[in-house]
Amino acid sequence: MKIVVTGGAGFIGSNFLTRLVPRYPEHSFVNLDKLTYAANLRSLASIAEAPNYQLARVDLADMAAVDALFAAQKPDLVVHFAAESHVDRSIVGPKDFIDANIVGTFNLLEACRKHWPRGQGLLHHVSTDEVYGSLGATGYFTEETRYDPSSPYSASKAASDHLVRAYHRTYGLATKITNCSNNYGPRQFPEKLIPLMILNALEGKPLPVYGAGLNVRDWLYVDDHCEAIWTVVEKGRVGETYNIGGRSERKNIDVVHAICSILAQETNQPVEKLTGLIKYVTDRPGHDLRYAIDATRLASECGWTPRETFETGLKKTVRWYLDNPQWIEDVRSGEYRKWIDRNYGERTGHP
Ligand code: NAD
Ligand code: TDX
Repeated sequence: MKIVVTGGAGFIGSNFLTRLVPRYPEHSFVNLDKLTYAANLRSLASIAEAPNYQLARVDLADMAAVDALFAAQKPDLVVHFAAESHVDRSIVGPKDFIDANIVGTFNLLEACRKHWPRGQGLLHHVSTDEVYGSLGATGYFTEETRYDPSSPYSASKAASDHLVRAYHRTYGLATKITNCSNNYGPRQFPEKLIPLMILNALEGKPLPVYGAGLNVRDWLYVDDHCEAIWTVVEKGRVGETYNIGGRSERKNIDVVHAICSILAQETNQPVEKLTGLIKYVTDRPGHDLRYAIDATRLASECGWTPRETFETGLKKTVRWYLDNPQWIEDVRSGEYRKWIDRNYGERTGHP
């Protein structure tokens, strides 16, 4: 089988490829990636020379380039990770999110429609629980929860989900969608909460907590997400949507304390030295209060449940960042420094 993985040089895509390429030598994998700031080829070092893997630098917003790749590669399956993925960046500059997430997904769907006659091919669309908006103190997102996105990022992902469903209903394209909660683990770009806190704490820099730190996220270790996606590819129903979650709800401030406590142990320093770096800063506009996922459909239809607990996953994650200073060096480009200055420089202390 020929499998095109879009966004395979990013956080989740690279974890997906480095697991699946060695496991399935009988399949060939093409990584379609624009290689934006969020991509890191060092994340793919273990498979770069594998005979069943190749990289194609393509921007999904370029319809002719996507079409040419389909004509040349003739994929049987597309797993679509590629997206602009950071909520704060979408607030500062939404246009990139419209181009990559909406236009990019549209171009991909058009290529599938053109190159896959009815009955051929499968598009697996990787999406997020953020399309459902925010929960109050109780309750869970199910696959029937009404879409109610808050940020330009989640609105662009919601639009892409709607397009994928429309292509299934209108043109009979074989599609599956998964909506997953917050991922963490190795190879995550340090603009996201967990790696940002790990790296800042290691350097003795402030740990910027938005608002009062009481927003709740459901955390899932990235390997569990990758296995869930593959399970849905293999066992999920065509045209269906599956929620994926970790049943690991945590307040942000508790996540930051947990990181400080693991780092203190691993680096032999008093935990107070690290927790003393916590700084409450201006909240994110439109900040969703709480996400929590009901993944019953995935468990009952496909038999998937997460393997990692938040505690074991977080320890592994901290260890990975301690063991991979070269990877960190690679992502700390001038562009990254500019982002950190812009996003956190403009935030004042939380009232
Ligand atoms: P990421 O930002 O780490 O990586 C995104 C990848 O997509 C990068 O390699 C980038 O170069 C590529 N890309 C961006 N625009 C592109 C374009 N126009 N054409 C081709 N490639 C392009 O993202 P991630 O955290 O790995 O997320 C992957 C997917 O999973 C996204 O669709 C995201 O919405 C979804 N998701 C992420 C999370 C999470 O917690 N990170 C949770 C649920 C769902
Ligand atoms: O410096 C920070 N301080 C802080 O308090 C950052 C970067 C974040 N936060 C808070 C905001 C959120 O409540 O931590 C929480 C997690 O923030 P992010 O890591 O930016 O993730 P989130 O906004 O929840 O979105 C993530 O999960 C769903 C991914 O970035 C999305 O791609 C995915 O769809």
